[in-house]
Amino acid sequence: MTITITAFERSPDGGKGLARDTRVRWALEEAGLPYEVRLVSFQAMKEPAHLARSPFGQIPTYEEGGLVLFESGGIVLHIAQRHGGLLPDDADARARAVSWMFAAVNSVEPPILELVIAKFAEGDKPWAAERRPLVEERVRGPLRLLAARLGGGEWLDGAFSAGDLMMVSVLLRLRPSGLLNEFPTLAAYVARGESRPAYKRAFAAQLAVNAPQP
Ligand code: GTB
Repeated sequence: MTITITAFERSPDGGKGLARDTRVRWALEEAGLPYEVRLVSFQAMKEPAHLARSPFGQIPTYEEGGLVLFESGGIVLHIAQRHGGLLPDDADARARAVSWMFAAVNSVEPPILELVIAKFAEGDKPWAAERRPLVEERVRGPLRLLAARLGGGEWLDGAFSAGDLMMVSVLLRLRPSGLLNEFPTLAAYVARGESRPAYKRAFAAQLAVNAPQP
């Protein structure tokens, strides 16, 4: 059955791979699944056809036959559960990998989003410069603990899993801020994720849509 995902018609990041369709593309590439992409404009995202796919009018979404999914974490989990290569066979290890997926979107991503919002939506406010160190420190808190847990390990819990895919995707969003480089082991962890052939294919596919026109 054909898999169709949605992505920005033109991502505001100009092809840096930071929009959340990249993590879905990456999971599909890791699983070896071909897919099609429906590109949507900001306006189309809020129209009934897309709201039927995505209750909050966002990308990414996922369609496969009659199944329609939204939320990047839920989509990656679905791909990982249905196809090999993204979750361990052992039931306990599988449950731990799913916990890491939730940790990525629920414990690590929120302060990172706050930092992004502080820059792009609040950067011109008179109090923005004073607030920024507070927001940055809220990002550093979980990163210190994540770095301690990762230690010298290659991945978070044994072999590469959907937990790593989500965590690396979330950490990538930090790169423009420079904060990731304060944590060399996490920066190396992200680089390991980016060096996976499946990630490279996913990145190239989104870049083909979003690269700035000459
Ligand atoms: N929790 C949802 C999920 O994980 O799927 C969040 C989905 C989401 O935030 N989607 C964004 C969206 O559709 C795109 S990814 N926004 C349009 C809207 O809400 O109207 C977020 C994003 C946007 C832009 C960049 N960038 O330019 O760097 C990076 C990430």
